[in-house]
This record gives sequence, structure tokens and C-alpha cells, in this order.
Amino acid sequence: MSEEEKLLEFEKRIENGEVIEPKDWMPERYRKQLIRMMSQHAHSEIIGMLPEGNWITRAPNLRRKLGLLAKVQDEAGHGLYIYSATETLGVDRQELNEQLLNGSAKYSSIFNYPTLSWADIGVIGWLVDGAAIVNQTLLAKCSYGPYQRSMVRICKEENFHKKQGYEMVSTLAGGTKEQKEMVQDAVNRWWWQSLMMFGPSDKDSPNSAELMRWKIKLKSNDELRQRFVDLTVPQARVIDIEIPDPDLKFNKETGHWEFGEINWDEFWSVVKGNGPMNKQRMAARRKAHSKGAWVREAAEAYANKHKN
Ligand code: FAQ
Repeated sequence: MSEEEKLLEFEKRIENGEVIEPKDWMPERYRKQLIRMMSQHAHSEIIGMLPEGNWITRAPNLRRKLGLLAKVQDEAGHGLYIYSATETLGVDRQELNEQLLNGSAKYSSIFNYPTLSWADIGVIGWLVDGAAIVNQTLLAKCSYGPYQRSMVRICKEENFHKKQGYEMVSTLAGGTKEQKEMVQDAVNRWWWQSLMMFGPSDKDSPNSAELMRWKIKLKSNDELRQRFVDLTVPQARVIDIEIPDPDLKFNKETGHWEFGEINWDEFWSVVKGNGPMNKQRMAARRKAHSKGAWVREAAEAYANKHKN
């Protein structure tokens, strides 16, 4: 079969809703796009442990500490599932890690903001995990088998994270005046940044057309962002929290919440490495990597010993 015939056959399989597995023929570009997107997703889970990990020692009580510890541990697991799924595309995890450490691979913009108060931890669970679920529920139906399957369990855990985050936020919102102010301040600092997680608007998203044609993405960045807003605004109203957007209004005809303009200059500046915490996040990752060198060496020595 010629390369063109193979491509036609591949696209027909995608069209018919078939799942592509590691040993199946796939265009090089499909493989490259998956490696890019999946590795950036895995890196996001690992870097995403840092803003929350920062609060483990300061959780206000044992129940909250246990919840936060478990959540951060879950994020590590998510990173590892997705790295394993990415390895099925023929790329070594060490190489992916090097790409993160040398800055050639991205991770989600959202993790470049600081966690200034305890309320940030609840708001991250509610908004950041909430946004992640909206995106990942569809990735659980994407065309690549290992990515799709890794998403099923991840979505279940993210749902739990979102629920515990919303429970924390509603507790603080119904608490003292200071607690309510603290949670409102956290929402004010995380709302727009959560909307940015969905990526640039469709007209500025160079990868979307190809990813959608190959059913890696099933909905566009703007469609998913809108779904997140529609789901989240009513949740904010129930607990009397204001969304910091003066242009937010419900359109009865479309059934959607219309929202104001996202600050795309801020988004691109953070993506390019100039967000408030980019340098600290990468420094923390590099430090953890070099401190873990002895573990990698020991694992290699053990593997070599058992090879013979
Ligand atoms: N941040 O053409 P598009 C989580 C880049 S997991 C940084 O639209 P695409 C769990 C993009 O890479 C959160 N960069 O790109 C958790 C591309 O650059 P490139 C992560 C961004 O791939 C919760 C360029 O802009 N989730 O939160 C961002 O079609 C709590 C042009 O953009 C995933 O990764 C951004 N926000 O769509 C953990 C899900 N947006 O690579 C801890 C999987 C865009 O060409 C605590 N990924 N860029 O140099 C996706 O669904 C997609 O990759 C998008 C971007 C939607 C993120």
C-alpha cells in the first residue's frame, strides 16, 4: 500500500470512530501532535502539584490536610499515566522530561500563578479541576486508545477534586466576613486564568483544525470554554460568589452566558515564560530532578543487575 493509500485508510478509520492503537499505522504528523499534546498535559499535572503542595503544611485541620495530600498525590499519578501513554508513541520519558527542563515543551499557563491564601486551594479544585474535567471528558473519547483510556480514571479523580474544591469554597463563602472576602479574592485572581486554560480563541489556534480532523480534539477551545462558563456561573450564584466580569450576562436566546474579553496579551506572556511564577516553577522542577538523580541511578543499577 502506498503512503497516500495508508493515509486514506487511516482517515477512514478515524471517520468511522475507530480507535487507533500503538501498533497501528499512523501518519507521522498524528504521532508528533499526540506526543506534543500528551507530554504537555503530563508536564502540567506534574508542575500542577507545586502551587497546591505549597499549602500542605498549612492546611487548617487534619481533614483538609488529608484531602490536599491525596489530591496532590493523584496529580502525580495522572502525570505518570499520561507519560506512560505517551511512551507508546515511541518516545522515551527521559527525552520528554528534558524537553520540559530545557523549556522546549510547554505546560499549562494556569500553574504560573501564586497560591496566596488557603482559599486558593478550594478555588483551584473548583475552577482549575473544573476546567480540566470539561476538557478531559472529551479527551476520554479521543481517537488514540492509550490517551483515551488514561483519561477515564483521571476524569473520575478530577471530578472528586472538583467536588472537594467546591465544598471548601462553599464552606468559606458561608463562613465569617473575612472568610467570604478571602474566597472572593481568590475567585477574582483565578477566574480569568481558568478561562485561559482552554487555549487561544479558535481563530488563533494553529493546531485545532488538524487535531479536530483526526478526532484528537472533539470540540474547539472556544466551545469548551463556553461550556465551562455555562456550568460554573450557576454554581457561583448558589454560594453567592461574584464572577469578576462586568460583561457577564445570560443570553436567553442562545441559552449561554456571554462573557467579556480575555486578556490575551497576559496569556501569551505567561505561555512565553513571563508569568508571575514561571521561573520559580521551573527552578523547583530542576531542583527536584537533580535531587532525584540517585534514585534513577539506583533503579538503573537494579535493572542491570537483574538483566543478567
Ligand atoms: N497554557 O493551537 P493551540 C490540569 C499553547 S491539566 C500553555 O490551541 P492545542 C489538571 C499550545 O500548546 C491542564 N500553553 O494548541 C490539574 C500551542 O503551543 P505549541 C492541562 C498553551 O494543543 C488540575 C499554542 O499555545 N491540560 O489542569 C495553553 O490545539 C489541578 C497554540 O494553541 C491539558 O494539557 C495553555 N493554557 O490546544 C493538575 C489537556 N493553551 O504546543 C493540578 C490536553 C494553548 O504548538 C491541579 N491539552 N497553549 O508550541 C489540550 O487539550 C490542548 O493542548 C489545549 C491547547 C486545549 C491546552
